[in-house]
This record gives sequence, C-alpha cells and structure tokens, in this order.
Amino acid sequence: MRSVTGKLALAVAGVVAAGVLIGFYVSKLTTQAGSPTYTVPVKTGGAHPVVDLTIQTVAAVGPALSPNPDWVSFLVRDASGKWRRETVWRLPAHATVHVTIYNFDGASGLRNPFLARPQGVDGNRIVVDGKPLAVLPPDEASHTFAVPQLGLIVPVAPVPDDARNQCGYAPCSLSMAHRTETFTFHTGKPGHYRWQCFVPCAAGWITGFGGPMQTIGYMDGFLDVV
Ligand SMILES: [Cu+2]
Repeated sequence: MRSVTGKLALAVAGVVAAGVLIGFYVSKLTTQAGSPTYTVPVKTGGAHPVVDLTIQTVAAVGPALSPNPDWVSFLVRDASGKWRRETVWRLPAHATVHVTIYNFDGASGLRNPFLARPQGVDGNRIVVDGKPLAVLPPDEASHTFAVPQLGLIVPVAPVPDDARNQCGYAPCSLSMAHRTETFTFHTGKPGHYRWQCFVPCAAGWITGFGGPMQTIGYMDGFLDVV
C-alpha cells in the first residue's frame, strides 16, 4: 500500500500534468499562430500618429480565404484594397485609430446587454450609416469589437434579414447589403492586447461560442501596440 505522501505526490503530479495540457490547448487556440500580423500603415506620424483601420465582418468567410469556408469572420483591408483574413494588427502607441467596419452579417444578439453600449471610443458613440448612436438594442448586435484591457466595447449593427443582395461568401463587395459603422479610439501605451467578439455568433457550435469564436484569425485577435 502506498503511503499518504506517495498518493499526494501522485495527485499533485496529475493536477500539474492536466494544467500543462490545458495550457498548451489554450495557447494553441489563442496565440498569434492562427493569424499573420498585419501592420496598419501610419497616415500621419509623430508623437501622436493617426491610422485608419478598415475591417469587414462576414457570416461566412468563404473558400478563398479559409479552409473553414462557413466560419464567421473579421477581415482587414490592406493598403492595396485587398481583404485579408488577418486579425493580429500592429498599431503605433499613443495613436488615434479611425475604424470603419463594414458588416455584411445579420443579428445574433448579445447575452449581456451591457455590451450593447459603446465604451472606450471617442464620445462613447459609434456612427452607424451616418447616424450617431449611444446604444444598440442588445438583440440587434451582429458582432462586437471589444478590447477588454483598453475598456473598449463596440457593438456592430446588423443587416436586416429581408435585405436584398446579401453576401454569401467573403470577401464581400460594398455593392452588397451591409452596414457601415465608424468610431475612433486611442491605443495608449505599448502592449499586447487581446480583442474579440462577444456575440455568440458561431452558428452550429455549442452556445454559439465554439469554432471561429475561439480561434485567432476569425472572431478574435490581438492589437500589437508598439
Ligand atoms: Cu462575432
């Protein structure tokens, strides 16, 4: 019969091994490995640089951009106008970031209505199709762009279910049904900040939070502020 100390040592070793394996699993899902880094070009340099960040959100990323064509995704537009499935964005520190989101997806709705109020952006307002908005009805949220460490949360307005000319597979052209949302935020000091969607938008996955919702390169990414 083993001693109590022996059993205890075995239990501790088991817990440590399980922890290490869970750590590997989480880091595989959440590290930059899922996406190359896109360096957002600086428009105006100096101590307070200004950049434009243009992204689109789509219901299905399509076979041209992913081995998982039906996954919901963010895309970023590069300087040549090409849409890339890259969700790690390098931004200068202490920069003003003017964001434009073209959303081609419908409503999924937020489980936490608190996240329907824009925060951490200039004026705590977003502009949707030209109209300033201080809160979006929570069940209308299509996605969110949220950077918890910066206190930033922005809900994304949906394309109505009955809209004509809806986009099937990304990249979606601006001639198709979409909402245009703009806001401005500031990067602050250098750091590695996680961003993610909080809307359970991953259709077909348990509670809408699996697959693309927990894989870097789709509904999650990082801001590399340098
Ligand atoms: Cu989403």
